[in-house]
Amino acid sequence: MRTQVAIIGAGPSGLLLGALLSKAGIDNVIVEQRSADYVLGRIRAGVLEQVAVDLLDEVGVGRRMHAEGLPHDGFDLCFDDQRHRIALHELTGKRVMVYGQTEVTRDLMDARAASGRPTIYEAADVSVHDFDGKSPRVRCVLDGTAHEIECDLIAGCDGFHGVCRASVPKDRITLHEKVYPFGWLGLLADVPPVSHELIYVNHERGFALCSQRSKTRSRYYVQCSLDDQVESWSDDAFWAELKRRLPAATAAQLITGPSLEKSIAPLRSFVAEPMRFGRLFLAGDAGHIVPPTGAKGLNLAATDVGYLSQSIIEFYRGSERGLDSYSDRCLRRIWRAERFSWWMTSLMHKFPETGSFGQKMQWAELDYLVHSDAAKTALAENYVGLPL
Ligand code: RFL
Ligand code: PHB
Repeated sequence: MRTQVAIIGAGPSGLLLGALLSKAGIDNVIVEQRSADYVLGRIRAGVLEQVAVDLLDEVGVGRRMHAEGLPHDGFDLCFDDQRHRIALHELTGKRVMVYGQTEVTRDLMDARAASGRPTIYEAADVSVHDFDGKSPRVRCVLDGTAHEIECDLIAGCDGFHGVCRASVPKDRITLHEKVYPFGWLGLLADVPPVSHELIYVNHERGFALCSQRSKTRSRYYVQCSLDDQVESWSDDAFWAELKRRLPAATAAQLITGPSLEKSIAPLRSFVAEPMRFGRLFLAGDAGHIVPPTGAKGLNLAATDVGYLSQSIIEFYRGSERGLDSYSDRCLRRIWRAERFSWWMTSLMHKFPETGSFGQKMQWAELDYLVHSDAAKTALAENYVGLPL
């Protein structure tokens, strides 16, 4: 098989890149190791910045997002049992869209199926070859038979555990990593959200987040230990822990119900530099991870593939300048989002080692933040997304 661009991974990065290239008339094949249902079953992001909304509109998949997504003008920061609103729209003129990653992925998958462009699901032993030359190749095994795809360029959109970054010789890549000493236990349930906006909670028992997917579906998180097993958290134990971390008046309004999904995610900051290796390009979680506190992961993935699709379009018009600067342009934005996500994670979580001094510092910073328009504006402009 031959194509112009082989895209590894059918998560949001790979599907959106495929849609942007297809719109420009560039031939592409997506190779995914899992089934479509498996990809849709992963419950992840919930908050989209305007840049991500614009890219989804650009490829014509925004209809359901605008009909069912919830534009949010603010969120609450909660500490010392008090809620303080961060008025995103008032402070920045911008808002965010609450629309789940599952729905974004479903919309992109449906559009891809309708376009007739090939997506190979359940591909085993995916590997990438010869990306230093002009004819890179992707190999994989389908139903026991080996296949090879010849292409001009490979897009590594295969997430943190993917094969693309792992295929780069160690002396050509620098990895920066910080692993946090806790995780997030998330629960999804068909119950109305406790508040119409998100609530980020700093509590002495640990962080909590009240999020949502719709007016009838809620997503909640509590900070947990990395040793915790999801099986040992009953729904009742989760709801009881969440209530303990909310102010009494909010806890009294919480409607609980059976979980549709429960999972534990470790928290990590990670950047691979550079993001280009000959004709192999990393995008999204394949190149970087942020802790979810700032809601930046999916949004960074969207801006990476926005830059990458532009560069690939220029390449087929005869200029490699976009591809040459791809890595630097992405990394500038990525490091700023890394800084914000690390800062918000440090501010909102209980760190085992910090003791009472560390906790007092967090509260002093939160107290300053919610009483200073300058500090609130800095938080708000990062949360809604810095300009491209
Ligand atoms: P994905 O989604 O991991 O998709 C990669 C795809 O590649 C496939 N793959 C392979 N395919 C072929 N061959 C191989 N060898 C392969 N290895 C892997 C995988 O099966 C998969 O289908 O990466 P992508 O597309 O870059 O998308 C990134 C986002 O998924 C991620 O950044 C966000 O979910 C992060 N995130 C959030 N981001 C936001 O912008 N806003 C949020 O509110 C937000 N909340 C979150 C989050 C992530 C979370 N978790 C679970 C870490 C909340 C949580 C709890
Ligand atoms: C979510 O709804 O899953 C979500 C929302 C905001 C975050 C992280 C996750 O910061």
